[in-house]
Amino acid sequence: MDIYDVIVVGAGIEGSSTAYQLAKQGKKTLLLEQFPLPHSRGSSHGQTRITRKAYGELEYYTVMMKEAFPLWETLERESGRKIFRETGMLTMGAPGDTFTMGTIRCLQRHVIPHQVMDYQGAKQAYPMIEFPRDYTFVVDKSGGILRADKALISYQEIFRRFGGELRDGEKVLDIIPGDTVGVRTSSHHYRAHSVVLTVGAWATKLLPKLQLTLPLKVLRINVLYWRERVPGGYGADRFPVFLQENAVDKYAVYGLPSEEYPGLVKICLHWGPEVDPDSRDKADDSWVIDKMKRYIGRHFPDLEAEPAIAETCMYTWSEDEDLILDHHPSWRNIIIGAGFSGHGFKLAPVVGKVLAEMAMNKAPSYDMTPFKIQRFRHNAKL
Ligand code: PYC
Repeated sequence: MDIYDVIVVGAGIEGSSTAYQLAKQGKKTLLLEQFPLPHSRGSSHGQTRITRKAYGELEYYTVMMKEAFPLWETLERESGRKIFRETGMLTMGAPGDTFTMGTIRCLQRHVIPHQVMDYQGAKQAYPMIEFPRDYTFVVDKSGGILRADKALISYQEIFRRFGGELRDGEKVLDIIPGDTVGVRTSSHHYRAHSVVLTVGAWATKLLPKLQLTLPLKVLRINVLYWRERVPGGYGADRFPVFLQENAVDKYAVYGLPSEEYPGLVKICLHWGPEVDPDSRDKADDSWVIDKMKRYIGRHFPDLEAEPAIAETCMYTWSEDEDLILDHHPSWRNIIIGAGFSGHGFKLAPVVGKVLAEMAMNKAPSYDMTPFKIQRFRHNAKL
């Protein structure tokens, strides 16, 4: 049997970016995906995601985003596809709101172009929004839209161009640790010097088989599209991406300009009911829709307060919302990328770079302290 240098399990954006990095560096790499591609059963489908440079007080992500932007540009050049569109990324909050204030401090500290606005300034820039008069608003001018479907296909395409092997519709059943790692799938048995597990929501099912139970929750997210009352008001030329923390109770709300469906604007609650990834449609999420109808009625009067389209995806939420990027505590040649907590897409080029470094047993380019499994030692089975 041929031995791969690395097998990457899970061809979502994080796994595809990792596999691309490995193949680009000449590693014999197999990328496995349980569903036939493309599919909408995980967390990497859809046409758009938010990106931004400032990450509030979370300095380690701001530092990673500095590299993520040029790496997305590299992918644009290699694929010939336009992946990023700058729109600015708007944040707003009540007086003293920690995320808004942290974002302003971060933008200042890193000298990232931005504009802080009061109610009048925000109304002038974005007449379609309505928030309380004492709110503070800030635009991170370099934020914008990532074209998610184009990013994913580009990573997979260029991975193959560099000699990588991609097999879809092949579910991994078991990982067998050892000096070389065995991977048993629904149809084959493979071996590799190391394995990277980027299995999204299925981390909650696969990792316990490797004696690792982490504090992860799988959430079903309603991806909601709202109809413009007057068509054309929310295009990417005039409406930014936005993220409001503590927008509905303790939950955040995010939104993007009208892109995927003409006249429809994507605005979603950054939370949802906990589900099993294999039966996610069973959840009752009518409360999400009710909360979002009230939110839209209050803050976006130019949109109809009834969702025109509701799609779904999943988040794998780690207890502290930080990513998990680490070696397995018992088997160093099993590397885990998990718990992307609904904010990992924009970071994928850097995540791929560091997971590939770990799989090649090189020192990662970043301080990995915030992403280590050991931080859960008091509330996980390690
Ligand atoms: O940029 O972190 C983010 C984000 C949250 C929800 C959607 N995007």
